[in-house]
Amino acid sequence: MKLYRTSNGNYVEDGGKYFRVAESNWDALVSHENLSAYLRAVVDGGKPAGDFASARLEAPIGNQEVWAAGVTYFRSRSARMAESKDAGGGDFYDRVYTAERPELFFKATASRVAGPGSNVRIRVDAKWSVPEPELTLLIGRRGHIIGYTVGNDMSSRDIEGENPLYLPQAKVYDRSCALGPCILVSSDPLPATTPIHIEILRGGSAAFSGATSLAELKRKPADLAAYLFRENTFPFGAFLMTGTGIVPPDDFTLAPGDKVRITIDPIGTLENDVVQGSLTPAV
Ligand code: DO4
Ligand code: MG
Repeated sequence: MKLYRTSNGNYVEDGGKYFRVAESNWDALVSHENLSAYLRAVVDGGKPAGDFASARLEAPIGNQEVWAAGVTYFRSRSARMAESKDAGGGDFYDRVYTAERPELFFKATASRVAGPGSNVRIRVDAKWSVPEPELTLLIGRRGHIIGYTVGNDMSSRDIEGENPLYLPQAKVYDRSCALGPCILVSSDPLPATTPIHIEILRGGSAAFSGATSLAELKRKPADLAAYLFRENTFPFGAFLMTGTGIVPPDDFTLAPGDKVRITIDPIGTLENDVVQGSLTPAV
């Protein structure tokens, strides 16, 4: 089942049919003791809604914080080591890749998150910007994974590479994160074969495309979730981006007008346009 947050309220999709969810408060909905069972009852007891197609999709987030894991794929480790070589930071990335404790960092609050079809931003003071396509976990308030969505961890690689201590500025700014198009509600681990695909369109043609799969993810999503919930409470649950396994070549940087399309089957496709400077209303 897939859960959508829209301008018309919340919907659950099952077998190609969409059902209105009576609970309109997103935080209350995702804090439900058994979200999957609750939504199953909505599907089994309801009749399909005809108005889903007219609804505008919104980022599937309420008062959840968004956190992110880094250097969880070998490709990310190598890219990070190369970009920070001159700053002497390369060794840290190698060490965190093999360490028991993962790199986890704060990424966004809802006001900084772009929903499906809206704009993500690149910083005016960055020269090297990239999207990071990441499987993103929705973790319930008790620390268990309750669903999955597609995430884009927009990043300023020149700022990140200049000094590892600049990471928060490279990662956290208005619309530096996109989530959507829905939550795949499931507590089962996704298969290792799950593909992650990104396409960046410039002027209608592909400027970059890349692919990876969860087989390349070095850490178990449940272990990342457990680290995040150590010594931290999240009354409404939290999102955790699981890191990128796709890095465009070093001469690639995003430009305003680019379109970023990230697909993770079986969740769906998250598509956002890239802007710089102007900030139109979020989610
Ligand atoms: O350590 C920097 C962050 C890396 C990251 O965001 C990723 O690997 O996805
Ligand atoms: Mg990332």
